Amino acid sequence: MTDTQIPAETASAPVYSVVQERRVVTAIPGPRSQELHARRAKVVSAGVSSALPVYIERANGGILVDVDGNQFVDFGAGIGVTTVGHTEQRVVQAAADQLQDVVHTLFTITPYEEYVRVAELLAEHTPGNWEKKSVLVNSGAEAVENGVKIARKFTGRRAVAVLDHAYHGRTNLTMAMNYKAHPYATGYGPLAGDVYHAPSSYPYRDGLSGADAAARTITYLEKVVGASDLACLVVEPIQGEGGFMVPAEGFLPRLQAWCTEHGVVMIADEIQSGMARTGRYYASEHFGWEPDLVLSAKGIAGGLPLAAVTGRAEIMDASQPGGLGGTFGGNPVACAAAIAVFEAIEANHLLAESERIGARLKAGLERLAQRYDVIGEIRGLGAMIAIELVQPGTGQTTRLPNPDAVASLIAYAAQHGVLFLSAGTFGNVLRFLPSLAVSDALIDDGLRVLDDGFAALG
Ligand code: PLZ
Repeated sequence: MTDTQIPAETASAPVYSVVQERRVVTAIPGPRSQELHARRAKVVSAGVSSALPVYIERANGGILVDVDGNQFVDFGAGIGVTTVGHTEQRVVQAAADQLQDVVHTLFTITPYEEYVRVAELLAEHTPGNWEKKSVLVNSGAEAVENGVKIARKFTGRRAVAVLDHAYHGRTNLTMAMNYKAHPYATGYGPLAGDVYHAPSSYPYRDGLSGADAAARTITYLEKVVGASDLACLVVEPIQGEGGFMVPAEGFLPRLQAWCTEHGVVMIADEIQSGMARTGRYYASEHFGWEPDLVLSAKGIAGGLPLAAVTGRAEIMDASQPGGLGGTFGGNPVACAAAIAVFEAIEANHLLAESERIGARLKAGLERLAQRYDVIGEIRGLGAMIAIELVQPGTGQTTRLPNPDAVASLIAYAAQHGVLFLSAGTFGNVLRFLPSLAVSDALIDDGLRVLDDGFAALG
């Protein structure tokens, strides 16, 4: 190769408008963020909180730039939304072009091609080799709501089952489907009825094999609900807000087999785990699980609001014409962005990038775990990694959660220009959900800050 030839990888490498580095130039939050925060306090509901009240002016790749000029390495990606990278060129261009052409018609009045193309891409990339159809909506919770509606219509049954430690949203039905009442449901009742919470698989804490955990779940469903009344079982293949629990091997396929045998629709809530997050298009693939319905949201449109229910054609078609829809569902701009996201996943080799990020994070975290005994477990797949922190010396059986350590680490990192998110039923999980544009250098930099944060815990 001569000097003038550019290797293929370099030629397609993304160009960043923001230098991909951490930069702290003021106290955190800085003066302009503090001003904005004071304005916000007067007009934004106190019910809407912010984990880190720095106000963001620009974002690109794996970096957030605040109004004071501080640059944060972003290990949250808006809770797994900007998976392809902040302001990914292809996505921004597709959305901008679409804005010039048509912004809204309402698909249920006069349809357009972009909606159809997104449904084609979802049919192609969701697990399962059968005829699939989709409905597009606006948010993850709305996808969950529609998945349940569709399953109830298809089965003619009433009950909905979820697993312990689940998170499914903030609407009336989905509040009832969450494991944690607080802060999501406290004082907002009455909640929707006919929702049952069955035991999950949480290997670090229950020590059960997939077969044993599934047997326990099935016993619960058979005894407490009864298969003949059960419309659907909704499961996150890797639980997100609950703390990135990777179920024991065989757990998910066993539940699917039981659902199939009893005519129960099994729904994968892939809202946090899907769209290339774990190194596959959908995390279900890691477990050999082919769900009846798959829910997509978050990462699907690079930051624009879009969500989907995709699944077996016969289930999706059980709804009467006019039964599904919504004013903004499948908005043309969001759909154009989603098409670009699917293209970016291929063009930027993001399934492989997700594996790269996961391997580097895990290796770095394993080194930290050798030195800091608060790290109880490192788990996750691809770029969906977490550490569960425990009280040191509380032993294998108790493993007392250590939410204070998580809060301290997050606060320390924020002061040093790194954004980490917490998770976990007990608030003791630190999760890593970076955009797949994050470089090895940024990962290492984030891990260095985390190391210093652990040292500062004392
Ligand atoms: N299902 C698995 O992770 C959203 C919530 C952020 P919406 N999780 C982040 C917040 O503070 O509200 C989520 C999820 C899983 C459903 C949802 C709900 O998706 O797009 O937030 O409605």
